[in-house]
Amino acid sequence: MNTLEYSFDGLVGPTHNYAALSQGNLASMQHGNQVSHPKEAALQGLTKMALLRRLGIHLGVFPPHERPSVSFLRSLGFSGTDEAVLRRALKEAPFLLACASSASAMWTANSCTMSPSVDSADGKVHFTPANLASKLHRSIEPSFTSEILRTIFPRSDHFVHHAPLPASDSMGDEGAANHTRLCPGQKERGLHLFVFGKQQGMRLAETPRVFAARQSKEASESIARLHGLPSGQTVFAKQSAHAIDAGVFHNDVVSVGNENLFFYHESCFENEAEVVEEMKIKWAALSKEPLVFLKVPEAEVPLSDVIRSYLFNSQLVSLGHGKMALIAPSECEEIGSVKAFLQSLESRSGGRISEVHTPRLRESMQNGGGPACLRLRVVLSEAERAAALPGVFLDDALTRRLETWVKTHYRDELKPSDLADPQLLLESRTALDELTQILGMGSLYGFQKSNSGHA
Ligand code: SUG
Repeated sequence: MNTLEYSFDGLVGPTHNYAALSQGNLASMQHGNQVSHPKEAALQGLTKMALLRRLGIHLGVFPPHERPSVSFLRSLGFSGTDEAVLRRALKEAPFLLACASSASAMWTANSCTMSPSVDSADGKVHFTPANLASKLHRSIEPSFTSEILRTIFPRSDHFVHHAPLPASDSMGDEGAANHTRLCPGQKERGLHLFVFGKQQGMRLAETPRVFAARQSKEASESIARLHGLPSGQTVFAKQSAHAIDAGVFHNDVVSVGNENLFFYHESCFENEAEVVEEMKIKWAALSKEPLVFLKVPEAEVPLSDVIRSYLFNSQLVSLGHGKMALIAPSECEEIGSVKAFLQSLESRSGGRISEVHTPRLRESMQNGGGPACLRLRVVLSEAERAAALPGVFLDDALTRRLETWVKTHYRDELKPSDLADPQLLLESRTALDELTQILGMGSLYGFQKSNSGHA
């Protein structure tokens, strides 16, 4: 039985915009109110997907969520026709309109945490949608994410879908962005590294001062429990408060792992030596091969350059024969220390990382989302793949159809005041309606299910 990793990329939604909604995410804070380019953003995403396919990586796609979410605005007291709801929200509460309109579900690394069947106690694939409780615009995502996951992975003999954790600060969960699975091979048992930034009773010295941590230890532990992951295969590590304050709002901004290689920045953990030791000990029970730690010191690439370039928000993918490729954002070419580091990467990795690709993802990057944010890693056996919805897996024909779909429906530009344009709502619904047909997903969106027109 062939077990493969699939990269589920988020399609950028038609309302992609810059609203400075994410405190602690420097790119989001810096680009607020700038004009966005939804068509370019979605095409950049598709180009990245095509690159990965050329490298032999298997891909699937997640559809965007419906935005603006008129139902979210209605739940906050705006009433009348959809047009009246949007107009009043723009006038009285532009922040709420921006939250209702964010295309943030494109960053599918935050959609959920997934555990492969080889690791879970009941031998099934487990999913827990992230509650994204720390940011209002993202807290709207979990219920629809849950619907997407249940639609794509429908059969209960293979897939277990948990409810999102309680939406409380103490249970803040940001999904796979704070989780790395290392493994000797995809069909073998893996080591799950969960990284959290806060926990009950945390000492003051370990608490970030400038920005709030998003992921809690209690949340990470709950997911491991729900998914039936053995304690011998889990490590819970504390993210460094210093890094959070510098703008590392998710751990995938400072680390990425694949197979037996963990690539990370010096500033990743609060207690690095202890974390590395625990990982090594637990790994030794899973594999005779060593777990390789490729650490980048501050002296070579300062944390500020890491955050500006998103060096670690790269996809590290297997090419076969023990080789890997790093898919890093094109910003890495523009920053001297990072560029120099990447030039030495092949030798520094003992020949393992033999290729570096730097696709342009500027539209997503300006909101703090690099290549790794845009994908969820899902490990599936052949039988599990056969039990999944076929229409979402990417091939040449689907890639072409999605390109045409984007070019037909997406706007070239969007500014904050456009979010209340009733025409934008109509365009988005028309696009999403067609997308469900392209992907064979049936009636997925609220506006497709209700006759009232109130999504
Ligand atoms: O949650 N940005 C997202 C970026 C998510 C990146 N994901 C990972 N690192 N895996 C966030 O901060 C910005 C939206 C705005 O400001 O308009 C935003 O939501």
